[in-house]
Amino acid sequence: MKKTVYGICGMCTVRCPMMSVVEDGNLVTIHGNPHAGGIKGALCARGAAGMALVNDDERPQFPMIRVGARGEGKWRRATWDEALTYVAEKLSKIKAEHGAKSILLSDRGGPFREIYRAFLRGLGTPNYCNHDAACARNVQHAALSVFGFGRKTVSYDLKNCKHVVLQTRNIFEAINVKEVNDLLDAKATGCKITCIDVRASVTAAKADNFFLIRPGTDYAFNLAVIHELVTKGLYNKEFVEKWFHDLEALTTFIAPYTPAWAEAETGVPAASIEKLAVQLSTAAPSVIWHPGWMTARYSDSFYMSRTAYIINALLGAIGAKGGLPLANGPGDVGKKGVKDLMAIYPKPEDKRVDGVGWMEERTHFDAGPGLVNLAYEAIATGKPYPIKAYIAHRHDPLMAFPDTKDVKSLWEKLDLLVSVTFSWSDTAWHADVVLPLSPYLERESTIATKKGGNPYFFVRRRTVEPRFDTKAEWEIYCGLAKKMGLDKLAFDSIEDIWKYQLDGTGYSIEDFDKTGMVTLGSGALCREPDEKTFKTPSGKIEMVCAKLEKDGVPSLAPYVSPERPPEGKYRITFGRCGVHTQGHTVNNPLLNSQMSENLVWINSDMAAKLGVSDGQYVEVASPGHSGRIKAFVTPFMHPEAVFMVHGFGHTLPVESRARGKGVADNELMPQGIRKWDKGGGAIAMQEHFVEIRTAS
Ligand SMILES: Nc1nc2c(c(=O)[nH]1)N[C@H]1C(S)=C(S)[C@@H](COP(=O)(O)OP(=O)(O)OC[C@H]3O[C@@H](n4cnc5c(=O)[nH]c(N)nc54)[C@H](O)[C@@H]3O)O[C@H]1N2
Ligand SMILES: Nc1nc2c(c(=O)[nH]1)N[C@H]1C(S)=C(S)[C@@H](COP(=O)(O)OP(=O)(O)OC[C@H]3O[C@@H](n4cnc5c(=O)[nH]c(N)nc54)[C@H](O)[C@@H]3O)O[C@H]1N2
Ligand code: SF4
Ligand SMILES: [Mo]
Repeated sequence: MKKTVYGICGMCTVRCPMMSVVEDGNLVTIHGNPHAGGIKGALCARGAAGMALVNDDERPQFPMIRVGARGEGKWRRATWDEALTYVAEKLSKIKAEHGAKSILLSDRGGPFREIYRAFLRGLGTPNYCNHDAACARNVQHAALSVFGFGRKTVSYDLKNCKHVVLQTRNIFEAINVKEVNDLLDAKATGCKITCIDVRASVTAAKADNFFLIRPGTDYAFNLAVIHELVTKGLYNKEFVEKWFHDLEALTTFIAPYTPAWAEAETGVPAASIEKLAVQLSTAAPSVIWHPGWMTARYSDSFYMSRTAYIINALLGAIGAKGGLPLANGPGDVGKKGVKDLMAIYPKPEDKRVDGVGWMEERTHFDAGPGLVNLAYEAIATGKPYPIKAYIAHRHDPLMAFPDTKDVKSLWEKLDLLVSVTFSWSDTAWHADVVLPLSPYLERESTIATKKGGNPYFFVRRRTVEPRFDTKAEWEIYCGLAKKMGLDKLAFDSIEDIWKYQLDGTGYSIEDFDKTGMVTLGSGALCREPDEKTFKTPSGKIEMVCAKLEKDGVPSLAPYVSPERPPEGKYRITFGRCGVHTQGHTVNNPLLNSQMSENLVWINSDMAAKLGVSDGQYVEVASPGHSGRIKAFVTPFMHPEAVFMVHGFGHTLPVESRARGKGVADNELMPQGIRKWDKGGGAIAMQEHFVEIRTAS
């Protein structure tokens, strides 16, 4: 018999609502959930490869406990009972000796965190971190510093937008299905796209304006745009008068940063910058200057994002249709949100080990997920206190942070390292215990909320039974809770968890049967900002952020020109491709067949100088690491830099398809985790130079 099962794609962080058709317990097809607005029943190539993930034998199939040295790859198979007992006993011992606060967990963020965050609270540790120092922390902190709210308080109304600026944002390859659909719809009805990139990406190919910018000079570009908007009076006067607290500070600061000045920095003609400012002003307020997503790139990326938000605000796009509307949560549409599993236990009183929120110079950072790189420092130094146990849940820091060897060295003093994952990764291979997670088609998850014009609850149901001895998150953490006496979290079934979550909302799990979701609002709502919107001291949009200033971080920072590459070297730049997610799909049989290795993009003139031709293998080298990679020679790459897709250069023997293919960009950034931004908190991964040599 055929049936439809609703789920949530788990091939990347976006988590598109999806559905599967199952016949007699076998998966037949998977699609995007047609009921979820904007998805249009589609999944991207990676989402569609979910079936290949299920069928892949080269993933952890059962719990494993290390028997050799860390990273040696010697394991013994364990039962779940044994593995969970092992972890629970270790955690209890560490807690008894060093206190609960010496336990750290990091993850990839997202809507399914409550279960293990509740577990951490139950243990009594404040040390939950996400991965975001390697991704969007600069954007988050930029939003907080300008508006007092986080980046997800606003959404991007691409569908109704008239002009979208994509700066360091390759929207058509670094995919979010709804965003791609919305922007293509908008484009069909006249929305202009401006792409600012160091190379011609697919997004550049679809853009009306493309600016090939000198790497690392985006802040200069934005300052010049602000200069134009402010000095020529091209901004939205009504909005600015009403909502800006201190425009004067910006006006004074911006004076020297003319388009002519920016031309010399960025390589983009002054006339083009001036023209862009006029185009944006004409389209305002239905404009989006994207503040970026993967912005862990430069020591001033935080200011690129800050100025992007300031430009949006100057154009009156905050809260506007076609701009950055305020995302509605359940409360905004008169509904009750799901009951928080974390509320089962009180918030631990200890201070965070990463110093976020309390330590000098770190008070302006968002204490929710902290900064995991600083927690690693604490593992190594024992200050402000030691960390002895670390659970990497849905996180592969050895690939996500620069320089594997260096990160491993920071972890040496750990007494316990656990990896919870559905694929092999460098981190899993280095762990003491691997707790294998069932892929998303084989597990169910807690109910999640999607904020937006029309907020909804959605749920992931189990589509097929696990092929191997793997488990769902809730089974793992409720199992650990049971073994550690955390009875209130020791749920026996997912139905009990759903029931807890929906308590008081007026909905039951059966309400999700028809469409996989429960829609809370009716029709897209655009709210005007009100006196409660901006969570700054003045209740308005602030150019000078007191929290930053207190920590010695200038709000309006003078521009510093990035270093030019030394003779014979190139700045390393990186990004995503359409068919892979980070490093964890490179070994997926289907996706590997689409793209099995990465290339290094080299500017044609530079390649000619080096004697490198298109398609030839070259050696890319940093101090301490080198690898063999195929050259992609193109005039559409900035001559100061080379570009690589992230996630390749796997070395593990258990990944036969990915092993030895391409080069890991993260290995070309010696001790890069130590270069982090005191303003935005993210790692500055593109502040490194590499050499290109012709391979013999
Ligand atoms: N297919 C696919 N989609 C994904 C993901 C994935 O792994 N695969 N991951 C998801 C995640 S976690 C994230 S964070 C997002 C990332 O989304 P994006 O941040 O949009 O993705 P990237 O490809 O990292 O970077 C975007 C562009 O920045 C350019 N760039 C590099 N240096 C500079 C510079 O100095 N200035 C400018 N202006 N541009 C520069 C790169 O050439 C690249 O084209 O994608 C999400 N979607
Ligand atoms: N040099 C360099 N470094 C980068 C980047 C880059 O472009 N270049 N990109 C950065 C970006 S944007 C990001 S977001 C990070 C990404 O890096 P991470 O934050 O580590 O995230 P992923 O690689 O997506 O997933 C990590 C691990 O979790 C497993 N996993 C996937 N889904 C699940 C799940 O649902 N549950 C569990 N338990 N495990 C799961 C995967 O198999 C994988 O092994 O890397 C960052 N680091
Ligand atoms: S963007 Fe693609 S991989 Fe990511 S959740 Fe959506 S369908 Fe899955
Ligand atoms: Mo990311």
